[in-house]
Amino acid sequence: MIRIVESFFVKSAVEPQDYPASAYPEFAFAGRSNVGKSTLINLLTSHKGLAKTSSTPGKTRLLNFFLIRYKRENTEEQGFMQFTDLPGYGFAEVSLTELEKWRRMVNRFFEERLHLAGIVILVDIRHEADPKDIQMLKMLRMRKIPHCVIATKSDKIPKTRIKQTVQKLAKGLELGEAPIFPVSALNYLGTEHLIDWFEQRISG
Ligand SMILES: Nc1nc2c(ncn2[C@@H]2O[C@H](COP(=O)(O)OP(=O)(O)OP(=O)(O)O)[C@@H](O)[C@H]2O)c(=O)[nH]1
Ligand SMILES: [Mg+2]
Repeated sequence: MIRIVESFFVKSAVEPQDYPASAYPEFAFAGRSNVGKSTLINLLTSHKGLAKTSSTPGKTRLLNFFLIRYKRENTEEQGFMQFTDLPGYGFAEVSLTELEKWRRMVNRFFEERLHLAGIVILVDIRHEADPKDIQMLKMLRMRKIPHCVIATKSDKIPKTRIKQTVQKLAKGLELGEAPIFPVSALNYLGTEHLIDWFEQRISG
């Protein structure tokens, strides 16, 4: 088991020439606006305010790069990974020009970062599988980019319904082999599976 011990904001960027080097295994977080990407990064790093969050969709407009230091439990071994917070999609009030800017920014990220350790796609546990997420997941399969799905805001539905809702989402999203885990940032629940997944991807 690895444990995140320190995290730093590196920089924001739009153009590839401004990206920091991909020096360590890099995980990117993607999903609709307001689904909880930045909140999840803060939860994983136990660092409130590391990634800026807001109840208004469209808070993250740039690519935000973070450097993460972790330790392997019961050993002195440590290492680094990178997190990248991607701007959210599907924000209804965004203009066409903004949408085009977003598309270009995210496509270029995937074209530049051909060796991503993984992508975390976030979906809201209360919503049906969304065509935008399905499309994103298709792209990831096509590009053979390892990915998992986090069903966020699991505190918003009764505990007894979490398992079946996640199973239904997995079907709707046509996930196949890719794992899906429920998380609640409000209750600090569910991140251990994601950390395990990171560890497998780093080691494997
Ligand atoms: N109840 C609950 N609220 C959450 C959870 N995760 C995030 N939120 C709330 O959802 C809102 C959006 O969270 P953000 O982390 O800013 O969302 P984002 O995906 O980064 O949004 P953009 O940057 O706009 O793409 C905030 O008000 C969070 O407090 C959760 O697990 N439970
Ligand atoms: Mg954000």
